[in-house]
Amino acid sequence: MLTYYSDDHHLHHGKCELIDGQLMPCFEKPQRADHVLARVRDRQLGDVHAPRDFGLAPIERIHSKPYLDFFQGAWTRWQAQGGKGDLLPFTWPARTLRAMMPSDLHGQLGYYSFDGGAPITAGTWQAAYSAAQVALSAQAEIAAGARAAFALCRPPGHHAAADVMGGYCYLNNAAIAAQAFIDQGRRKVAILDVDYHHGNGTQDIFYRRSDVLFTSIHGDPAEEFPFFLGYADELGEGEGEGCNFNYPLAMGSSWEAWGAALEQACQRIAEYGAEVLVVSLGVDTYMEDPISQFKLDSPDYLSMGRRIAALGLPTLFIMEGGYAVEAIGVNAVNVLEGFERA
Ligand code: SP5
Ligand code: ZN
Repeated sequence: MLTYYSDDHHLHHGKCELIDGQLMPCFEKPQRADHVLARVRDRQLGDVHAPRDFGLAPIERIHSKPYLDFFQGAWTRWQAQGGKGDLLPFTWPARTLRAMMPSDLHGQLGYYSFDGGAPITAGTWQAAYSAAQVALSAQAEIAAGARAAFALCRPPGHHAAADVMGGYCYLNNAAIAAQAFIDQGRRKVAILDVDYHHGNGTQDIFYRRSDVLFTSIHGDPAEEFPFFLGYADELGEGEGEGCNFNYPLAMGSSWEAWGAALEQACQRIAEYGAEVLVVSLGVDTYMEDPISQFKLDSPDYLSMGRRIAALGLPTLFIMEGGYAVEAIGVNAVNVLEGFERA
């Protein structure tokens, strides 16, 4: 299968994230995508193409204009006021406060974010914009008839909602691609989110819609980030009722439990009658991942790819998380090879 990739991801390299009470060096770093690209080449998965530029219009189908304007302009504003270091939020409009739009840059940053894990640096907008174009280019490949394509996106996207960033995510690459399928006339798109963390942004974007099914297998949010979404009783609302399925799993889960959840998610996708599948491909389920608590091993990713292939759907793979830097390439490409060999 073809891989789409842009070097622009190097423009985004945050210094620190706020995690477990400490400012730690960002786990979400450029070497992640470099390792995946190297593995794609080593294994001769297929050609690697630079993305086309589809402009802002398909991104604006998912993200609000004020959010995009804020994100695009934030770094320049920060520099104009003599800001030092990355932009990181430190105050959020939690329950007892008002969701006002302050005029201050950090006030607005709090308004448009949900955690202190997504720093904005000089090149973050360009990197995120290009990642969305990577997703759209791979989407176009499927739309033109390919069985599968791989969007090697960085930064990832599944935690980003219509006007909220967080969890290393700014623009929701998977949602932007799913919406492009709908806008081109597909009626039923399924998303399978296999990242270790719940894809809260993607779920929220499609929660009230029946044209995009969202399924996600992830660490139980009662015990794991993002904590405030991703529970099994979230089934969709209004038109979207019955089009959202979460499979939260206990800390320490290995392939036995994970594969059983995948089986259930795949059955939902088949029942739904999806025409096309978008996979939010995070490999932070790996046993050596530094911030995650599942126990998948490298060969399990081959099994994952095979089971996904058995759905028999045109499939767009979009890179999300995975922080065991050396192993990300092997594990992500194992999913793609398992899929292709099935
Ligand atoms: C795209 C993606 O995978 N985003 C993940 C963001 C996770 N951020 C918070 C993780 C908190 C982990 N706490 C356990 C750390 C063990 N030292
Ligand atoms: Zn993750």
